[in-house]
Amino acid sequence: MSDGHHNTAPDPDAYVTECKNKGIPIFTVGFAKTESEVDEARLREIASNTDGEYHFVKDIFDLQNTFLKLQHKASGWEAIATYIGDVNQGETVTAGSFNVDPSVTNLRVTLNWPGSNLDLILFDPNGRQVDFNDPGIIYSGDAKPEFVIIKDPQPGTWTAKVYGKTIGSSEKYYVLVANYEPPIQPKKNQPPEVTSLLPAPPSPQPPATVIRWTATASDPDGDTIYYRFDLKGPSTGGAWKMMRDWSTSNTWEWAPTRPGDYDIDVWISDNSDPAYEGPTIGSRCYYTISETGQPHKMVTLTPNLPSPQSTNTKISWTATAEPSSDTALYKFSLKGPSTGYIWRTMRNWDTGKTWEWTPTRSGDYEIDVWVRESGMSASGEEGTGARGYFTII
Ligand SMILES: [Ca+2]
Ligand SMILES: [Ca+2]
Repeated sequence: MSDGHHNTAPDPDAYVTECKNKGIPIFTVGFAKTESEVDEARLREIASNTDGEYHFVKDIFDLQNTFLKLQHKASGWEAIATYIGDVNQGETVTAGSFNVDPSVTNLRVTLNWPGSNLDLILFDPNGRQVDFNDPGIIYSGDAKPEFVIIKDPQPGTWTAKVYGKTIGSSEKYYVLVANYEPPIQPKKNQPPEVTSLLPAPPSPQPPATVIRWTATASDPDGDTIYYRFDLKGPSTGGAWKMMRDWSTSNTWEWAPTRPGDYDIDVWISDNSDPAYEGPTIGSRCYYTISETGQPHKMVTLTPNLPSPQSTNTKISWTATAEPSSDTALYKFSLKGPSTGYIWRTMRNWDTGKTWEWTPTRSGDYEIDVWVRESGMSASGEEGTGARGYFTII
């Protein structure tokens, strides 16, 4: 409330800018005997700059009523009718009738006056006088401003009346009718979240293994999720490189050729716009491509026939290595009557995991298999082995 003339520090413009930036509306009231005494241009500008309102008032009653209206507006009430008139002592006058929509959840009727005491009287669409003591009705009491709030009011035409209760002769009244509907909050977008980023098979693996990365993510709003995969490691010169552009597919197949340690990032977004610069959420995983392949932890060696067997029977020895590998090499050795009881290589390093043996001499034999990854040195009995025993009769 002001005459609008800026004649003392501080300068209001900085505060207006701050309010505007913070979304705080400023309601300005010019208070004087006539409009010409007020710098209305400035007060209007302040109001319009901050999405507020300007009002001019010229007396105390007018000022009170304007403040009532602004207080309603600032707390979310929307004025649907105002009535101004005069009432005499002991007289009941109709201020006005107004329509209440079915959508209205809260109705508020306020009566204000300058002097001693008036009473508000309200009639519902059935023509019944509202008892302000009814449960579910909020009533201010007798003093001014006198108001009543009715929850879920009956739709239809209501009537507000004013009774001159304790006044000298004639008294001014002001009736403000307002309704309130909770504002519908615009739905705020919730960002998606990465649940996991997992490779199959697990690290480490030798080069040329196809590694399938699967990201799982969820979006609280149920939005479509977009995924992007980035890689950093020996094959990218140690710099981050996008390997799979944004797509709704949550998997990426990677066939690394260079050994070393890699970082893999998945990025997710719930926005399909490629220019979207909003928050994207990532998850990181590490993976090692081994130099020579993964050593085999366990090897088993199994014949296709049980011991003993007679001479000249074809016996197949099969090695299985754990973890299994397509790049493993196998070597089979034998010791027994046919080798003079010294170890002799029967099948040199080769990818075949089965060796076929047709013994010609009876006796007890030992059979060894060795497994190593290709690329590993072939000197010595490197790798992992298993031994089998067999009797020929
Ligand atoms: Ca009263
Ligand atoms: Ca979302």
